[in-house]
Formats: sequence, structure tokens, C-alpha cells
Amino acid sequence: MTPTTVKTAPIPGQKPGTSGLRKKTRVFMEPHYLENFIQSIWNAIGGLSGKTLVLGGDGRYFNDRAAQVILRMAAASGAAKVIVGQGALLSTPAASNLIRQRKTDGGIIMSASHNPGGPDEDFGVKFNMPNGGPAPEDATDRMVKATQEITEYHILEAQDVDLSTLGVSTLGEMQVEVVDPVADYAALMEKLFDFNAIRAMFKAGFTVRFDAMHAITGPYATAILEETLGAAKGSVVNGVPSPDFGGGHPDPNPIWAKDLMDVMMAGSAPDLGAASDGDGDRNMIVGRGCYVGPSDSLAVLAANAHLTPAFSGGLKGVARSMPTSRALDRVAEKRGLDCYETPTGWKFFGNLLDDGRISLCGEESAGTGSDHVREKDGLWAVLLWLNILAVTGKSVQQTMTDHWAEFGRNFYSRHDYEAVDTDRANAMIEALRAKLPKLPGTEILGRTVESADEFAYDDPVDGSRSEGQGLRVSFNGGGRIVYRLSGTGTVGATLRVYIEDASDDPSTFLSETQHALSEMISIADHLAGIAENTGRTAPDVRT
Ligand code: VG1
Ligand code: CO
Repeated sequence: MTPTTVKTAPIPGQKPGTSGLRKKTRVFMEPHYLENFIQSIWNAIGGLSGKTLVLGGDGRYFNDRAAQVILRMAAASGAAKVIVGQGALLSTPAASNLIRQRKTDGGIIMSASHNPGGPDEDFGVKFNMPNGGPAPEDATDRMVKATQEITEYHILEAQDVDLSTLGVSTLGEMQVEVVDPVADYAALMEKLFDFNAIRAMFKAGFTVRFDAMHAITGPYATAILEETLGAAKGSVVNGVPSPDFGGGHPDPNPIWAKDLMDVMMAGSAPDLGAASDGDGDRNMIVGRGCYVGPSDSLAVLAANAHLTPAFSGGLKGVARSMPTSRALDRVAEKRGLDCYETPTGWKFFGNLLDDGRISLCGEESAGTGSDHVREKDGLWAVLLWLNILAVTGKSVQQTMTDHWAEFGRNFYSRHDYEAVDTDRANAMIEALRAKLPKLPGTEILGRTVESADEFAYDDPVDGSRSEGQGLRVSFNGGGRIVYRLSGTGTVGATLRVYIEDASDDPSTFLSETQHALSEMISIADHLAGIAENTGRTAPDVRT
């Protein structure tokens, strides 16, 4: 087995977005496409000689083939060892945990997360750093530069490695260790939460329905919820990962997890419903007859985390991505916690977590996490909810009602316009950007603009600056609209409009969200001219 060197040339567009490089699967399967990007990662991190990596993915179509290519390329570039999840599977948080537990030099996660999978859908690759977190911008910038300069890549000519059997084998000079994808992660969860209290709650009749959406969390949720904690058999549904996620979008929101929503809104609903996404880092929480928006979930977790062993000493501080609702800020203020506002994408939380400034953070897109790993973590969030409910004995609905009574409510919704013509979307954002300086003090459909700007972030730990992170317009009284273009889509542009309005009037707390936001929704359209500019009269997805 000798390494071969293959001549290649740069392929345009190999630029990681919000979370790794995502493209159509067929693009990834084109000659040299995957190889160029993987070699560029090696080149950007100073080579692989003597290094140890973690490798795994969410099991989507091409996951198994890509894993074999990546292993042969790691061996050809002198890696000492690659630790692979059995079957080349690892959820994103489990991969982050393995990188940390085994103190590796980083890892490759094969996933396009909530994007659908299959030969005509999406694939993705991302590199995580030795801290277990997504590569920050300076590292991805180096990768992009490497993709533009690449002339050759190195690969071993060899048969496939058997990834179905646990244990150590060799590929050329490199060790390949196949590990149980669930074991280390499950052990970590047991350390963080009061499993006895959750077990007792299930024993007393508490019911849960966890929809794994045919994606990676199935095996994790079955092992932890059913086999360890004693939730009834069948509590985990759609629990076997499939390469095309059963033909659906593995995106845990009321649209794509509609089956779960229907069950939870029916009379005989379980006490807690939850769902996770393609790679297991997102979570949706829904109580009996009560959907919990991700921003509210984050705020509830921040307010109650101290009830669980993981946070018994209290939280160090909290953080949210900029478009996430300010419900978290209300909790932080009342509890005297520092609250940071970062750009969209988990990579921006890494420094705050590493520096010990925060211990809990999240995004409106159903991502919640803590310092236990350096990724958002879907099942962890569900376990945190379960632990809190086991301590308080409250229902989800009661938890929400009490939370709003104590902190007030921020109504919140994200409206997505998918596969919009890229030029039109860019033109709309540009026109709005030009308008921002003149907005403060003006009145739009009865609301006065307090401030308007384009968000830029100065990382307080390493001083790096990230510009162009979304246009935001805030109104007197706590209303806010944020506009940004998605960095994870693979077709045209996806316009995300984040709409928020604050209320301290208890008589409004149980209002329906879209209704409560109707004024702000009209303002959002009026201000940016969404209908004229995109040709769409309604969003494709409302979360
Ligand atoms: C989206 C979400 C963002 C999240 C990112 C990756 O990005 O808005 O909050 O961090 O997906 O999540 P964008 O650029 O499309 O808005 V995942 O679960 O897809 O890795
Ligand atoms: Co994800």
C-alpha cells in the first residue's frame, strides 16, 4: 500500500458557510471534489503527520463512501490514528465529545445537518478543532485559501476498512480504531444529569415521545431514554437512521416534525415531545398541547439549570446568537448573569466556553448547548428538560406559564423564504442596508424605530472581528426585526426574517404567536419589501 499523489486543480466555491461545506451530494461525488476539500483541510491545519483525528457522520447517503476516502487520505498524509464511530456514524455532539475525551487533534464530521439527504439532496463536511468545536473563521479562511491553491492530493490505494466491527486495525501505517458511537456520549450524560430522578419520573408514569426523524439520534435516544432511563419501549420513534431520512427533512420544527406536533396537540398526548435533526445537535421541545419555541426553551433552561447536577454551582454566564429572542436576556438580568450576543453559528460560542465566561448558550434555530462539549446538543437539551421537570414536578405548559409570569414574554417567530433568486435576495438586503442609517426615530406602521444597524461582532476573548452578520431594526417597546441570508442552504438564497415583540402584560401571555406578532410581521414586509423583492407572498417555513 503506497500513497499516490494525484494532480488536481482548484474547484471554485469550496467555501464553508455557517457550519462546514455543504453542497448537493452529486457535487461532492464529482471527481476530486471531496478529495480537494479534505486535502485543503489537511493543508490548512499544518498537515496530518503524527496526528490523531475523530471521524464520523450522520449516516446520510455517501457517508460510508466519503469515510473510506477520508481514511485513505489521512493514512497517505501520515496521520497516526483515526478514531471512527462504528459504521462511520457519530452525532455531531458525540463527535465533539470524543475529540475532547480522547484529546485528539480535531475531527471530521460528515453531515449537512437539517438539510435532506440522498443522491439528489445534500452532503457536507466540517472540521472541528482540538477543543471539539467547529473551526473558527480564521481556520476556515485558511481552508478556503488552500482550496484555491491546491495542485495535488495524497491518497492510499487500498481496500475498504471494515468499519462494522469494533476494534483496532491498520491502514498502511495508520491505526483505525472503530468505537461504539453511543457509549462515551451516554457516559457523559449520566455524569451531567440526575438519572435516578428521571428514572423515578418515568416509573411514576411520565410519558415521552422522541422523534429521531430517521436520523442519527435514534440509537442514542433509544439507548439512553428507553434502555437506561426506563421510558416505555416505543417512546423513540423513527429511530433507525436511514440514508435519506425517510425522504423527509430532518429538521425539528413544527413544519417538518408535523407528525410529532399532531400527536402532541391531541387529547392523549404524552407529557413531553421532542425531536432532533440530521446530525443530532438540534432539539425541538413540545409539551402536551404546548409548543415551546427554541428561544423560550433556552430561557427556561437558563432559569432552571441550577436544579440539575451539571449546573448545581450556578451558571457562569449565558450567550445567544444575535437573531435569537431576548427572552434569555430577561433571565440573565434578573439572575445577575453576563449575557453575550454572538453571530449565527456555533463556532462563535467556542471562545466564550473555553474562556469560562459562559456555561449555557443557544440559538433560535433549535440549538442549545453548554460547556460539556463544543457543539449544540439535541439529546442533552431533552435530558436537561427531563431533569428539570423531574425536580419541579411541573408540566411543560405550567413551566412556560410560570416562566412568563416571572420574566415577561418575548413573542418570537422566524419566517424563511427558501430558494429565492440569489440576485434578488442580495439586492433586497443591499437596499435595506442603505436605508438603515435614516431609520432611527422614524415611525413605521405606528411603531418608532429605536435603532437600526448591521451586526458586527468583536470576540472579547481573541479580539477577532466578524462583520456583515445580519441587519437588525429595533423598535421602542421591545419589538425587533432581523434580516439575514442563510449560510447553510444549497439552492439559491434562503432569506431568514426573525420577528420579535416583547410583552409585560400578563393578559397577553397565552396569545398565539403569529397573532401576537401580526403588527411586527406587517412592518417586516413593509420595511424590506419582501413580497415585491422575492415575489413571495408567504414564507415557506415559520418556526
Ligand atoms: C442555520 C441556523 C444556525 C445554525 C446553523 C447550523 O444557519 O440558522 O443558527 O447554527 O444552521 O446548524 P443559517 O446560516 O442557514 O441560518 V446545523 O444543525 O444545520 O449544523
Ligand atoms: Co444540526
